[in-house]
Amino acid sequence: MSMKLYNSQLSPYSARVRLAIYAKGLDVTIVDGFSTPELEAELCRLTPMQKVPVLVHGDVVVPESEVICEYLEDLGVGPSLRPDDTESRARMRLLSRLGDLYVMEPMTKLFGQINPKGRDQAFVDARMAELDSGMAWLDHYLDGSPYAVGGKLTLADCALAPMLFFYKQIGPMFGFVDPFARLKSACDYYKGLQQDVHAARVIEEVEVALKRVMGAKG
Ligand SMILES: N[C@@H](CCC(=O)N[C@@H](CS)C(=O)NCC(=O)O)C(=O)O
Repeated sequence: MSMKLYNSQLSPYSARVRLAIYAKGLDVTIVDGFSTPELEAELCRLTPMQKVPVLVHGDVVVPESEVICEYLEDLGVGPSLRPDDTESRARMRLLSRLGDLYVMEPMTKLFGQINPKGRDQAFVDARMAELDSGMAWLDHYLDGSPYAVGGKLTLADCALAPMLFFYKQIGPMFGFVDPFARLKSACDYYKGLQQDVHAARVIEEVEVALKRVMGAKG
């Protein structure tokens, strides 16, 4: 049965799913969900959230990046991106969840404040403080190895690779020169993870998409 992913190259959530797809070697048709009015209308019909990513597999429509990744795992296709033991699986899910709740949430809000013109500094300071906490919590649960859990690529890495890419970019945009300075484990982890061919591919894709958008704005 064919699979289609409604994607956006710049979306960290879409990048998470693409990383799982690449690592599993799946044949998925990937379309930019916001590239044409027709695709936007399709996306609108598929899910009331109208957000990417959305996976369509035959009659099954799966929104939400984490749910899509788990769905692909449950299909049992390609190499498994879940560790074998229960404790490591809990650790994998913890890292993804910490990232979603405490890193992505404030970071997404900060993206709306990139332009210094009209920036709400009190809002930025509050989100930055939340982001600092979220990253410190992630750092606590990482040990600096190139993969987050169990010495191989897992769904935690799929979530964290694009997230940490954006974290590295957003600090300097708000005057923090070295956002990883106090985060040794997260810093070592992110460096090591980029040696993984699939993670490196997705990080490069997001980087290209970000440059394109920033170039278009500048
Ligand atoms: N919790 C969702 C978040 C998805 C999300 O926020 N997607 C953004 C792109 S990064 C989007 O499609 N935004 C369009 C909109 O909100 O109109 C997930 O994990 O998939």
